[in-house]
Amino acid sequence: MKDQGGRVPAPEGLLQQFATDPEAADREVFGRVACADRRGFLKGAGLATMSAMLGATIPFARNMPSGFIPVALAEEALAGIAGKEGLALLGDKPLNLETPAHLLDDAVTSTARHFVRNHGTVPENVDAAAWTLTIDGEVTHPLTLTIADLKQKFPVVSQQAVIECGGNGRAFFNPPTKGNQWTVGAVGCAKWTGVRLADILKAAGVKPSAVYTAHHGADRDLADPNKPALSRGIPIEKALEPHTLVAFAMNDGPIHPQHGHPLRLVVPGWVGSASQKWLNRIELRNVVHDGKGMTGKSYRLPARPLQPGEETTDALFTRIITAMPVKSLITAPPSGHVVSKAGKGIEVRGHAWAGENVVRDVALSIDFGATWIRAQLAEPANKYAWQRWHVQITFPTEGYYEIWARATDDKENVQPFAVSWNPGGFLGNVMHRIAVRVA
Ligand SMILES: Nc1nc2c(c(=O)[nH]1)N[C@H]1C(S)=C(S)[C@@H](COP(=O)(O)O)O[C@H]1N2
Ligand SMILES: [Mo]
Repeated sequence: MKDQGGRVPAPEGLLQQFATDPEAADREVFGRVACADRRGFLKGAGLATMSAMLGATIPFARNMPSGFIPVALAEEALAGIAGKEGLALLGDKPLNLETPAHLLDDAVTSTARHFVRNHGTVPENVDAAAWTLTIDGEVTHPLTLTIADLKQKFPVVSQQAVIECGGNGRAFFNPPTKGNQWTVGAVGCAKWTGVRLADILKAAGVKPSAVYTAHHGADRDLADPNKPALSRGIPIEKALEPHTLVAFAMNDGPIHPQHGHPLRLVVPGWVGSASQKWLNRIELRNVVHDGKGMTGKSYRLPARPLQPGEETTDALFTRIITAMPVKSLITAPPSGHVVSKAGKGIEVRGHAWAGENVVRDVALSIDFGATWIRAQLAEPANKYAWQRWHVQITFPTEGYYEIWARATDDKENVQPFAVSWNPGGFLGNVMHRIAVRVA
């Protein structure tokens, strides 16, 4: 995606750009290459198919080299995402990849299948041995530690942790809200290894004045490399919670470059943006942090419920998002599954999680919510891991069915039927629905 024209590429990414300014997007993808025969596979139906896949016409199709695969479709060919498998590309600038629900069937999400949510550039040529983490601000002894120091000075712990993007489910908001249109797959539960943030902070000496963290990472704003891509924080109590980790390993390997190599925060149960990637500094503050992603309407909810589409001022957005709400996911069968005949039982399974709470009940409906079938639900592998559930379901007759899943947590929070609308498209936790046809 070279910009031969010297024009600054739009930061929102190619897919969005194809939708809004297809000519400019085409210029970025194809440059101004002159090729002798560009018709090739793009004749007639081929071009229509590709346009449909891109969601836009291709005004400069005549310039496309024969057999050319648009960057927007060539996920695996995009630089920097080697080691990712089967994910849907929501945007490439910054890179955002969503996992289809049926690829999340494993108890522990593999690195290849963990969703990616980036705000800026991904740091390149990272030297893990030279990487340092600085702890400063409201501490008595500011520290700068290498990863070797972390491993040597503090107990190393492993745990599974749900990381879910605050915008997961945004695609179901009506009217639509801006941002990545995540459906259900901006969530994963990998195994993370690292040291407790609490241990590091205690070594640095937390002053009584410390009320909030400020997280800093090495990724940069796409348009201005002097600006951070994201800098959020959490209340000091959550920072001192023993499951809040500074992680240097993911699924027993080095952290993948897209997931924050070589060091990241893991703040399980909380909005994904709290889990700073490419972590190089944590500052303790005596006020709520005001970094990129903390102010205005960013990762905040309005003080009162809004009518869908209601326009309001930033001042109403007083509630900083913390824990994620109760939710469940059907990971088998995949949506669109065909059951061979009526009366034959199939196993339906998935996961459920509930932020700071524990899921107490998962129920499924095949009759649009009129009656519910209770699933067998496992305890989490550790606090903040998602919980596996499964149930046998038999369909009475042939035809079209939907399977709906609804989780309830130990505080009696239940997944809703309809989105509680907010303009950021945050915390969408409507019930997951899949389609099943009985032949
Ligand atoms: N430095 C940095 N950390 C970051 C982000 C980012 O853009 N930059 N994105 C955040 C958001 S919004 C989410 S949802 C999670 C996603 O983590 P993952 O990409 O490892 O799945 O990372 C968080 N940490
Ligand atoms: Mo996110």
